[in-house]
Amino acid sequence: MSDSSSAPHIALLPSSGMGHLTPFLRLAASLVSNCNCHVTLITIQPTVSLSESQLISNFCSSFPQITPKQFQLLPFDPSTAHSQDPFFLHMESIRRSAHLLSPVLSSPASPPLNTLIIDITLTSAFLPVTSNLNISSYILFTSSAKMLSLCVYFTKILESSTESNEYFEIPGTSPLPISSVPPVLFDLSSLFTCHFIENGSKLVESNGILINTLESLESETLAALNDGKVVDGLPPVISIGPLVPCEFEKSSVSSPLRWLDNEQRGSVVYVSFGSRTAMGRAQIRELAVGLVESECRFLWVVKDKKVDREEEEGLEIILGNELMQKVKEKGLVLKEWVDQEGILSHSSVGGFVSHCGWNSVTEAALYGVPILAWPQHGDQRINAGVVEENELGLWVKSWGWGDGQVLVKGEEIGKKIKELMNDGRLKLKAAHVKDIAKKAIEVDGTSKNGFSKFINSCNKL
Ligand code: UDP
Ligand code: G50
Repeated sequence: MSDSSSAPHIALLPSSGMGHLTPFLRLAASLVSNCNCHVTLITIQPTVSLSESQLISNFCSSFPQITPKQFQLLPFDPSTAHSQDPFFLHMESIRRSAHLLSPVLSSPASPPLNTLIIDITLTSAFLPVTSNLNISSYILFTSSAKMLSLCVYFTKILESSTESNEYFEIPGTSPLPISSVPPVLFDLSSLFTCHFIENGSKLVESNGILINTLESLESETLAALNDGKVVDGLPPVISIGPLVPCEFEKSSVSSPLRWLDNEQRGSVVYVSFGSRTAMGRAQIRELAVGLVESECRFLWVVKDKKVDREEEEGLEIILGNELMQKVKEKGLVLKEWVDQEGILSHSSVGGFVSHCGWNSVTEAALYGVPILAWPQHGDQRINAGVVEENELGLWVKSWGWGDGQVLVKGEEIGKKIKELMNDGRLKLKAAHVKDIAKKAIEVDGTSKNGFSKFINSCNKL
């Protein structure tokens, strides 16, 4: 794409959690392998989870041409951040160490550092670093364009008195049900919300926003953002998605692919709620009942602990002996980190019960797997809206957030899974999205063109 004499030197600064680290590493891999760029990866020490440190280590061994630079965080007193969420606390600790990045970035480099790509959650803390060092700054937005619209428009919503009680109206997107807005955003005193507002309003000071979305899933939203209809003066929003899963993600992870090899084409439903969502035990029990009642084969990744996986207590204790036996007869249950790309791209998998973390949505799109959306927290209901609008899946809105307020009964879960797995129209739609996603990453596709646009603009700065 670019010969190495004109290729820019780009540094990347990911945030906490696999949902942020993974797209950053996929982006780094693409910049090196497809665009010939010089890449520096800022590796934050320590990480929250073992999965993150293992992924960084695998990545660095796979890409010796990438320069890793350690960024050691300051000691941090969690009681000053008013949160229990380990990923949020870590993000806060990165933000509070922002001034320490200048010395890390200013050591001489050949070619000299040109651009820093900053995770959206760190935007307002790190933009001053790039402006002091006189390098350009791009933001990587790791969620949907619909979520980006909310992020940049949020202050206007707060200022407006004309909003209805049921919807936020944001130019370029369908009315956003208030029930889909991340609940934390209604608490204006929370640190997350303060940063959300600050990050959103500082985006205009960056040189551009890279977004891991598939252009055609969100074309109107992206057009409105780029036409200045959402806010004035927003820099280019460049869709580079779907970022493609890589080989380095596969090493040292459990692979149930051999089990899938023995199942019938399109017959297995894959159930996973991502890397940081722990489901309550009562809901886990109902889900087990639902999976058994669905009469489908299933591959279920159970997680009842936020960070990494719980080892001490077996699923048997949660489900009881009888239900556990039924589960074992019908499917495969895993508690460890799995090769999600390998699973979604396997021909035996015909449906995905997903929390709609944005990476999972883009991966389901890339492999054409219909989703039963069961958003749990944060931006996931907004992402589920994108899934529903594009007919990439079903979403039962009455299942609520994963906050334990609604206990979805097994019988209902079973019925919906059956519906997902037997919906021929949905299969065709998902296959169509897959075709579009594959085109996006080919020559002259929207993702490839997004990368070219970004590299060209780096070279002009
Ligand atoms: N993932 C995986 N194996 C697992 C759990 C998650 O490979 O056992 C990957 C998944 O493919 C995705 C990322 O981790 O790329 C999770 O990001 P997502 O945005 O879907 O959800 P989050 O974990 O941030 O809630
Ligand atoms: C968690 C959450 C709310 C929320 C998100 C969460 C997002 C949205 C992207 O992960 O990921 C985003 C995060 C932070 C920010 C701007 C945008 O400052 O509880 O929205």
